[in-house]
Amino acid sequence: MIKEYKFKVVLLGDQGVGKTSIIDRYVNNRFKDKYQPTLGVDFLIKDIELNDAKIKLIIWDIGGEIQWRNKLNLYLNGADSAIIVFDLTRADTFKSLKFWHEKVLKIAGRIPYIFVGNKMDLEKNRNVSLSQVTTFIKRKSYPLYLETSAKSGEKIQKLFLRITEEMLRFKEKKNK
Ligand code: G3D
Ligand code: MG
Repeated sequence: MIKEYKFKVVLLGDQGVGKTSIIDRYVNNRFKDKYQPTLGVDFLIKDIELNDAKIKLIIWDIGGEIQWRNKLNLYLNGADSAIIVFDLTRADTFKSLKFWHEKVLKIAGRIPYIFVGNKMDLEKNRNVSLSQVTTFIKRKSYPLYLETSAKSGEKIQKLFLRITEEMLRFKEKKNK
């Protein structure tokens, strides 16, 4: 029997890390060099099939404006997973992971999440080392980490596959 699921996935992270670009690459398979900053909240839908299940991913994108930080409750409410993104070329966005991760735990609870270092194509401008990332995520209960490029598309499919597998596993565990 085919099972059907509807999952809410939220992307978090500082402005400019590539949240909108990652979603655009995944859902529309394209990349723009110029993105309008996201205003407020937006979402896109992607239907996939995995392990005999039909899954509707509702992927939420958020604007970076500070005032939206006050609306994080609404954004994170009912989320089935979180993708927490930083920019490999900007160390300040890596430092913010702690802030975003705490918000997820506080508002959405113990849902699956993954940390993502985006813009891996800009290798020459890299400012966050793998060992810094490893040290940070080792202290977490859910140490999933991937490096992606929305520009080249590298690891974008893998990212959503990975988090979807985690959500399925999490759901099945809860239903037992
Ligand atoms: P946000 O939604 O997190 O705020 P955006 O970030 O998706 O709007 O991306 C911010 C800028 O980073 C955009 O450029 C976008 O083209 C660029 N970008 C996103 N992902 C990548 C990537 O993987 N590699 C590279 N090289 N650039 C990326 P602009 O020029 O509009 O600021
Ligand atoms: Mg955006």
